[in-house]
Amino acid sequence: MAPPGDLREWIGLLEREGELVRVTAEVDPHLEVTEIVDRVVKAGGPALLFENPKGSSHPLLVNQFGTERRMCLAFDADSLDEVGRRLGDVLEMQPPQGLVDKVKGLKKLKSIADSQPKNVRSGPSQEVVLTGDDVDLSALPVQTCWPGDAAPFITLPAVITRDPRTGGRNVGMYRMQVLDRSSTAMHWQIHKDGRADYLLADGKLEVAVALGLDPVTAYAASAPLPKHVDELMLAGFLRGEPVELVPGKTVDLEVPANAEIVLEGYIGKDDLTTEGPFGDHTGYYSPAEPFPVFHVTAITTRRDAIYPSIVVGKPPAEDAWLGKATERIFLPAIRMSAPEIVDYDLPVAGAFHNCCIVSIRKSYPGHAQKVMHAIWGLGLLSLTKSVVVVDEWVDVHDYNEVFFRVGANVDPKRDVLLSEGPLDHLDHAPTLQFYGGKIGIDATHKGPEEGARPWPEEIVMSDEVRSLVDVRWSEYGIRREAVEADGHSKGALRQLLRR
Ligand SMILES: Cc1cc2nc3c(=O)[nH]c(=O)nc-3n(C[C@H](O)[C@H](O)[C@H](O)COP(=O)(O)O)c2cc1C
Ligand SMILES: [Mn+2]
Repeated sequence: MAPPGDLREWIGLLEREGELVRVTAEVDPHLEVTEIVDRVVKAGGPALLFENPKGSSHPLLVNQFGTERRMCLAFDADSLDEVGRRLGDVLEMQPPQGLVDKVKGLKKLKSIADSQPKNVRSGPSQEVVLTGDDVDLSALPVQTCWPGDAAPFITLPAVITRDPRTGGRNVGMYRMQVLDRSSTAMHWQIHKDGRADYLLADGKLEVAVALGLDPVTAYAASAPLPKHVDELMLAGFLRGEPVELVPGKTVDLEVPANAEIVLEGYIGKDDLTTEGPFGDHTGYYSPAEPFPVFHVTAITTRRDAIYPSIVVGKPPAEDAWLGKATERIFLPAIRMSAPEIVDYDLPVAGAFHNCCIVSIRKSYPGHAQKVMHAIWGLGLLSLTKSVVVVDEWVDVHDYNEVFFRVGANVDPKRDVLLSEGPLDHLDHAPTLQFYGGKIGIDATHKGPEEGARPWPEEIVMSDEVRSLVDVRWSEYGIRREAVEADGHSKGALRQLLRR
């Protein structure tokens, strides 16, 4: 088994696994799809293939990523941590010691070599080619997601550009407001790589947008890689198969051969439009702002192309699991810069950039503060508004336990670090857009060098008594389930968050 090779294989897999419902009733992409999907996502329900979206002959797929199970199916993995380990193995490669090590090493090297995208002559994404007056975005079932949205917008694109200086490719996921038959806005925020390519271009920047990819490549478009790393290489590595590319019809860019739909075109320097407002993953409407206009020169598609969508809004929404995939996959990479980090959690309810809980192997005074600064200095994690640091034995995914440590171990006067720095483009809370306050909370055990009194011992029952009670349990006449169902467990909390 390997991750699905294209969107149709993926739909087939979802269907076989009982993870997809085909909706044959005519449904309006204007608001109605959102209300349906929002209910289904929040209940942990299936992916939906709307076969008859109103006003379009293209089926609309949504909620493909909406549960942990589907995310694991997409990566062909038992857990998202396993996907992270695959990457960690390569990052932490050591020089081989003996023959066995050498053979393992060669396998890993081969997997890296096979990650580079591969150019091929032709592909299904160009079965139908529409240029000139035939370009018509209104043929696609583009959703208008929320009542206050300015227009329909393309929600799940993989936007491909090249760095005008280095030629390096970038792929990012940026919402695209449909302006008319052949143009959209391009909402690349100020911290993003696509925006940087645009700022470096003089005159115009060629852009290609792939829609309806295999799930791993679609995920990769949302991954926060350093600018010089091609997201398609990550996709190739995680798929175990290179992404195949074909030359664009009207642009000097390569486009995925397996996409359902590709939009080709360009963005002119200083050609701006008013983008928004749109309901976004902050749970609020982001206000109208100037963003560049993308002019579409060609639409190429597979025959009977399927249009992919995702709805973002108040958390939890479908993008929760794209974010959780990133959280898990990037843990080994984060540990490369901060090896004392044991684990971290970006709560879905915190829209990912609002809060980061991190557990560390603390070994010197001020270590928690060092890690706060590390988080504030790492890629897009630098936009994190609050960081909570706990000791290595605390389960960062158990919010009840984290809350306990914050309450029990924090002297706000000593353990709260107020700082400032860059904030998420869409964060409406800071006084200034893009820049504002940050808070770090040190909930670790403190030593005398940090000005604490002798730290008390934590309450733990002795192993002796625990074993004794295990052995004697049946004598007490208390049902085992009565103590196994932990009302305050992580599972129970997750249930609450889903509601
Ligand atoms: C569903 C979804 C929608 C997104 N929309 C936007 C967006 O409109 N603008 C933006 O800058 N980032 C958006 N993002 C986040 C970027 O895709 C993400 O930061 C990615 O790392 C950007 O790629 P880059 O670092 O190569 O620029 C979105 C992410 C998801 C999952
Ligand atoms: Mn990038």
